[in-house]
Amino acid sequence: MTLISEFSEDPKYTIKNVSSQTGILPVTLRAWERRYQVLSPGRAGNRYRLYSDRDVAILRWLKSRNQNGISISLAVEELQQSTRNGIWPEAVPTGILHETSQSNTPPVKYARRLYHLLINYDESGAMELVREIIANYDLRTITMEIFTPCLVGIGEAWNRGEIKITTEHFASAFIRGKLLTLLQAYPVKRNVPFIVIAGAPTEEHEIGALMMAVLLRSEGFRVEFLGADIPVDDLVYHSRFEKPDMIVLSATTRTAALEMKRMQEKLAQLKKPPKFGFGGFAFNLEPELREQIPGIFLGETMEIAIKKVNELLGSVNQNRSPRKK
Ligand code: B12
Repeated sequence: MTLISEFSEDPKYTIKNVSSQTGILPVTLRAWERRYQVLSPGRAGNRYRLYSDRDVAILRWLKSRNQNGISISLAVEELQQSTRNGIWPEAVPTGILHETSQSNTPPVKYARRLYHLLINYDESGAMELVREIIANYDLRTITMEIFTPCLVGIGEAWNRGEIKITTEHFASAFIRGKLLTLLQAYPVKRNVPFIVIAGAPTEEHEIGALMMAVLLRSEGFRVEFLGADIPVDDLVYHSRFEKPDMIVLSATTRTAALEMKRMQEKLAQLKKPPKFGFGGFAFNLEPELREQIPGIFLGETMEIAIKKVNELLGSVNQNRSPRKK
C-alpha cells in the first residue's frame, strides 16, 4: 500500500505527459486546476506547467473516484477534508483506470446497448458498459437518460410478452445494484436538510425512489433510503424520532398512490410534521390523483422534483460538477 503523500513533489512532467499517464485531457486538467485549486504545478523556465509524481497520483485518485460515480467537486472536497486532518488516501495502482471514451455516443445508444446486454443476461458486458457510462456521463444523464429508458424498454418488452419475468427481475436487480453503489459512493452528511425517501405502502417498485435518493444525495442533502412498501405506522414512528425535514414517497400503482393519504394524515399529527412530497409513475399516468394527496406533488420528472426540493429546503451544494456532455 502506497499513500499519495509518499510520492515526490518535484516538478517534472509536462501537461501532455500527465495527460497520457492519466487519460485526462489537457483542457480538463487546466479546468480542474482552475476550478478546484487541487494541484499546484511548478513552472519551467519557459513558463510551461510541470507536474510532480504526487500531482499525477492525486489526478489518478480523483479520476478513480469519478469513475465510481462521485463528482469531481465532491472528490476534491473529500481529499481536502482528509488531508487537512493529515490523512492521505492510498494511491490508485497503475493499470486500474480505464481510459475515458472520447466517443460522441448519445446516451440513448447506451440505453439500448445496456438493454440488449441485460436481456441477454450478459452481466459482465453490462458491468463493463456501466463503467464506461459512469466515466462519460454525469449522474443526471446516467439515471434519467440511460437507466430510466432502459427500464421502460424492459417494461414494454415484458408487457408485449417478449421477455419473461425472470429477465425483467435480472435487469432491474442489476440496475438497482448499480444505483445502490452510487448512493453509497456519496458521503452521508450531517447538519444539512434531512430527507427520508421510500416507496408508498403496497408499492413494490423501488427504483424510482432509489434514483431520487441518489440524485438528492448528490445535491448535498442528507438522504435516507428506506426501500419499497413502507408501512404507515412504521414510517410515522421513524419520523417521530429521526425528525426528517422532508419525507418523499413514490408510487407506481394507483393503490400505493392512494395509501399516501393515510400516511400524510398521520404524519400531520406529529408535533413537528415533516414536509411531505410525492411523485412517480402513478401520478403521471393519472394526473387527477395528485389532487387527492394532501402534500406537495414534486413533478413529473426527477429533474423538476430535484429543483422543487431545492426550493423547499434550500440548496446545499454550491459546488456541483458541470454536465460532461
Ligand atoms: C422493474 C419493474 C417491476 C419490478 C420492480 C422491482 C424493484 N425492485 O423496483 C417488479 C417485478 C416488483 C414489478 C412489479 C409490478 N409491476 Co412493474 N415494472 C417494472 C419496470 C420494468 C421498471 C420500473 C422502474 O423502475 N422504472 C424506472 C423509473 C425511474 O421510471 P419511471 O417510473 O417512468 O420514472 C419517471 C417518473 O415516474 C418519475 N418518477 C419515478 N419515481 C419517482 C419518484 C418521485 C418522488 C418523483 C417526484 C418522480 C418519480 O421520474 C421519471 C421521469 O424522470 C416498469 C416499466 C416502466 N415503464 O417503468 C414496470 C411497470 C411500472 N410495472 C407495471 C406493473 C403492472 C406491475 C405489477 C402490477 C405487475 C403484476 N401484475 O404483478 C407489479 C406491481 C406490484 C406492486 N404492488 O407494486 C406497469 C405499471 C402500470 C400501471 N401503473 O398502471 C409497468 C409500467 C409495466 C408496463 N408497461 O405495464 N415491476
